[in-house]
Order: sequence, then C-alpha cells, then structure tokens
Amino acid sequence: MPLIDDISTLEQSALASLQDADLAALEGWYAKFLGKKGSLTEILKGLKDLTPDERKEAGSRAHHAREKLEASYQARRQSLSRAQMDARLASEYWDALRPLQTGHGHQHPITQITEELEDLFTVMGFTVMDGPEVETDANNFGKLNFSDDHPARDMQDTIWLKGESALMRTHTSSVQVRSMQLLKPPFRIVAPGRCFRFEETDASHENTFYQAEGMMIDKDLSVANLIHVMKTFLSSFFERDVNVRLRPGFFPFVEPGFELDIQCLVCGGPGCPVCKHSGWVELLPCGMVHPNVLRAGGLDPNIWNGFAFGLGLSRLVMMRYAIEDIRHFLSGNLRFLEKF
Ligand code: FA5
Repeated sequence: MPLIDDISTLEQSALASLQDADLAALEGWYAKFLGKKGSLTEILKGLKDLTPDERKEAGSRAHHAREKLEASYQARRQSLSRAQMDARLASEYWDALRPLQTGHGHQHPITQITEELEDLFTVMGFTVMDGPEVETDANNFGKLNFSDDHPARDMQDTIWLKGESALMRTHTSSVQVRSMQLLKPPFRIVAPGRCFRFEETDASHENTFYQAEGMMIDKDLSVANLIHVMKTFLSSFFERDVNVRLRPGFFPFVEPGFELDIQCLVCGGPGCPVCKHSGWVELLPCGMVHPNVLRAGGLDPNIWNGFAFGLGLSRLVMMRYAIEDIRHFLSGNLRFLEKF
C-alpha cells in the first residue's frame, strides 16, 4: 500500500535527520515531521481515499510511527540537554574546598607578642583581663588618684569624646580599677590592649599604640616582688640577660613610682632613633599601688597592698624584632607585615 510505504519512508528519513539535529534544530525537526502542518499530517490526508480496512491498517501504522518518532525525539532532546549541562559544569566548575593559592595570612606581630606575653604571665599565676577602649573619666583618671585639676592629667594628651565625660583610654591602667571591682583579692592580672593619645607621631610615638597593664594585689608585697616579676618576665621574653635601670618616676596612682628602662636592643647601646640616641628605652613604668587607688577600688589599704606596671607593648615588639619605626605597625604595609 503506497501510503504505508510513505509512512515508512518518512519514519526513516525523520530518524536519520534526528541524529544530525542539535538542540537548536530540534524544534524545527518536530514541526517538520510531527507538527500540525508536518509531513505525517500531510500523508495522513490520503487516508480518506482508502477502503475502511486499508484505513485501519494505515492508521495503526501511522500511530506507531508517531509514537516511535515522539519517543526518539524525547530521547534525543534529553541526551542533548544532558551533554550541554555536562559541558557547562565542566567549564564552570569551581572547587570551594581547593586551598587558596594566594599565600597564607598570619597574625600581626603585635598579636603574636600579646599572646606570648599572656602565656608568660599566665605561667606566673596572672589572669588575663580586658577592658573597653572607650572609658569613663573616672576609670582612666579619677579613681587612679588624678584629682580634677591635677597637672598630671596633662601628661597624657587625651582624645575626648563628645560631651567630655567619655574618652579614648590613654593607658591600660583603667583596667586596674575594673579588676579591683571585679576580682576578690589576692589577685594578679595582666591586661594587654590598645591606647590612644592625641600626640605628634615620630619613630617611637604613635597616637594608637599598645600597652600591657599588670597588677598584683596581696598582703605584704614589696618593691622586691615587683622587680623580681619584671626581671623574670623580661629575661624569659628576650631569652637573654637584658640590662635594665630603675629611675624614680611619677604617676599619681603609684607610690613610690619608677621608670624601668632597658638598654636599647635595636642599637645595643650606642644610640639610634628608637632610643632617641640615649642607648636606653623607657619601657616599663611601675610602682607600688597608691592607697587612694586601693580605696577607690573598694580595698582596705590597711589589709591589701600591691604593685602595678604599664608595659609599652608596641615598644617591646620593636625591641624584639629591632623595628626602627613604630609607625610601621599600623601602616598596613604588607612588605613590612610579611616579615613576621
Ligand atoms: C602610663 O601610661 C602609665 N599608665 C604606666 C603605669 C602603669 C605606671 C602602672 C605605673 C603603674 P606612660 O605614659 O609613661 O605611663 O606610658 C607607659 C608606656 O607606654 C611608655 O613607657 C611607652 O613604652 C608606652 N607609650 C606611651 N606613649 C606612647 C606612644 N605615644 N607611642 C608608643 N608607646 C607609648
């Protein structure tokens, strides 16, 4: 029967051209062979000229041909889509777990030394304390025995915040007050942190720098205990004998007060910009806690006494690594930071 032959021919040529069709050509292929105005529909228009038996046979053949072509079309479509997706995944693949190839970051030298200092003092029984960088006048000055008109307030150029009751802490000594209020004596604390002063910068002065406060409160402590703790710390920290000298120093919150200087480890003594050509670096002001400070912290000076120190942490790091200018620390200069 010619009509059935036409259907078979159509089926074969449709299958052959399906093998060559890409995704973009698929819709065109469908319209051409199976669409409302496609070849199959066209052939089936001849059904009306057939006898009922022939019509039945040709109709069934056409039905099978349509089913086969539809199934082949779907299969081709799926395999093309999958291939397209595979190609896309291969080209856009990004491994989120692959290690970065830009090199590893590391801690800032001040952070490294802060952690080392915390370890050394923890071994000596000290607790690490923290305090806010924005402080009250009372914690930064008042309770540390600076009276309102005390000339010593001018020793530290303060950055005041709006309203003049809050300030950027000028030293970590504010943590002394907080510790006395928080902890039950006897106690030993060390409190590293950032301090701020409104001052001109040079090789050894920054407006933002680091100190580490220390305070030990007990009964019957003496200057000898203070010197012992300082020397123990400095010699473990520098892993060698460091030359130190004590000078009288004045701070309203200690009595007596001292300046502990270490011989400059950058130049070794003859003088350089870091030690202002004196051979010595002022590193560690310290002293015995003033009775007024104990009282302000709620401790009875007839029972408790103690010592305190305020280590210049930024300068300590400079000594450790022979850094000639304090301003490198906050410069964000990677060529400097990568050395540590
Ligand atoms: C104080 O800040 C006192 N609170 C220290 C203290 C604590 C004394 C406890 C007694 C008992 P001074 O202003 O000297 O003191 O600063 C202490 C250290 O901080 C200095 O020796 C120095 O190493 C460092 N320092 C001070 N100002 C700067 C600055 N602008 N830049 C870098 N380091 C600084």
